[in-house]
Amino acid sequence: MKTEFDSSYMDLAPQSHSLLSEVLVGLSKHQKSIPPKFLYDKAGSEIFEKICDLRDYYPTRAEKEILQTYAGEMAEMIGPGALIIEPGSGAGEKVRYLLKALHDPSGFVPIEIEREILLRMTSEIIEEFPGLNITPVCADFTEMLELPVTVGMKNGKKVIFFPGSTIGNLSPGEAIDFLVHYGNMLESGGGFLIGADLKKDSSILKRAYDDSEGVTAEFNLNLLRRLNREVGASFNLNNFEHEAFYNEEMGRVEMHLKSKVPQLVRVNRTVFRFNEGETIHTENSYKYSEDEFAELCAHAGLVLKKYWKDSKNLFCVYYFEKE
Ligand code: AVJ
Repeated sequence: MKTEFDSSYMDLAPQSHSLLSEVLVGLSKHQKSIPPKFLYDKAGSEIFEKICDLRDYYPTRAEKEILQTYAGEMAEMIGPGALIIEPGSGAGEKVRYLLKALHDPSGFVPIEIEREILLRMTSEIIEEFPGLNITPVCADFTEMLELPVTVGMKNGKKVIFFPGSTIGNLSPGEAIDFLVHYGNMLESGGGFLIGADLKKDSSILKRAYDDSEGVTAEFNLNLLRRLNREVGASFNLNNFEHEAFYNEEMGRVEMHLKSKVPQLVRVNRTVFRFNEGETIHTENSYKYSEDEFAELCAHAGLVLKKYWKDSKNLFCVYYFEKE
């Protein structure tokens, strides 16, 4: 197997002290919370892959249908010689549809915090797209990192590919900050290809985030298992349960871990008290109508060029250009 690539940017991932300090801050809040990015350790990322295949979880299937059907149109809009940057690339399944359709792409820059997952996808992409210039960056994309200088120097249009409704993890304000920061990596006319989930009936949302097979519950609870292992916490997984619901007013699905009993939990050297029914807020998944999403991105100086939906109108992929 050919596994040659520029490995200079494989060491930007934060160490576990960042996990501990962010968790201590989150658990000290009135509404306890933990940033969603910590759900995606190796085990969590694997469980998330399982979620994507669930009958009850529609977004992945809907987005793949869109990419499969319209990758040609997307490639047409993007044009030849593009450099694709993907923050939070994961297993990199979706970018393949795009890479296959693009005319003579100049390179691919996956940004992923989990090193093993990044390495695996990098060698798979190298196999599948021989000659494609790939620069894997092992980093927390939410930390607003700078692009590797070698990437910055490449000419050709840069396009940021942000599928999967990952942007839905961010509050609207954070999403604008994210778009502005990544938008600064682009020249005028550079692009953003973003997948975002649409607003819909709350019963469909409830099923997608509280699936009948309990895989999402497992995904959520894995966070506590991770904290026990990585920062010396004493969570008893039997004393917490998964909770997910659509918050209509905020336009988002919320995931929580709910304490079933009054209890004390140690995290490293700090002890936290939980009342019965008290929750740790672990993730948001914002839902946007097409107009709401275009307006959000307009705040970051992005102009909507085109969008594509699946046959059931569940999900939307948007193409924007920087002003
Ligand atoms: C990866 C943030 C897009 O919000 O749908 C799925 C995460 N959490 N089921 C989503 C998730 C529970 C997912 N995103």
